[in-house]
Amino acid sequence: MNAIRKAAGLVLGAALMASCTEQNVPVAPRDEPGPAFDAASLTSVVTDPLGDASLNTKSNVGPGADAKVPNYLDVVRAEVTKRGKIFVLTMDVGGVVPSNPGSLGGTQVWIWGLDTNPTTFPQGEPFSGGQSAPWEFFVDVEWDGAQFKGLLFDRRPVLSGGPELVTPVTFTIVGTEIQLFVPASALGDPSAFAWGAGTVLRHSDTHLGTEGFQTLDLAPDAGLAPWPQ
Ligand SMILES: [Ca+2]
Ligand SMILES: [Ca+2]
Repeated sequence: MNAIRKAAGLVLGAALMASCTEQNVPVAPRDEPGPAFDAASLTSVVTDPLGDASLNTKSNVGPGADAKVPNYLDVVRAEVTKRGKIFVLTMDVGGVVPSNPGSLGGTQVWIWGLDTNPTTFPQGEPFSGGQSAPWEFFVDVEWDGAQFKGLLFDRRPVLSGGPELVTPVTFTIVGTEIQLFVPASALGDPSAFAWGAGTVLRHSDTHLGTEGFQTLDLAPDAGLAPWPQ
């Protein structure tokens, strides 16, 4: 059933992406020649359906389960754009982010994963044991029940046996839009990478096994998006 819902979501997402391409790109559609300086070439955008965010746990599959995820945790659009020496990460969600989102039983996270090196798969934090993942970096805004924080997680040191490095990142939350501003140098100044965005409910800050967090929504729903697009 979930597979059917996801498949339907993909179709809807494709339709939305087509319409957004027409409406939201002021210079030229993506497949037409742009001006000499094509800012769009430094941008990557993914659209995602509203209404596909769910807690998606075995104990939460009954009618109305999806309604337990508020719209402000439902991704509708995510973007990665490089402006000068800054990467601007933008996420639009389906509802206004409250100034105090309360508690849903964990830390609420709006997150990007960046795979800047396709040949390396850092193990460990935030994943349990020897589980590896393609991500060199995570960048997120998170609400821990008391305050919002913008954080960069640099997982590259894990490859040589060190801990991941966590540093604060400038962010804004305005209505339904979340933005993070990351110096390109902090990401190793990549010329290309793959990325995905989403929302997560994290249940523990100290023991992040695979059961320690729940993915609520993903954009794209499957696979990764290339930057630049
Ligand atoms: Ca969504
Ligand atoms: Ca990698």
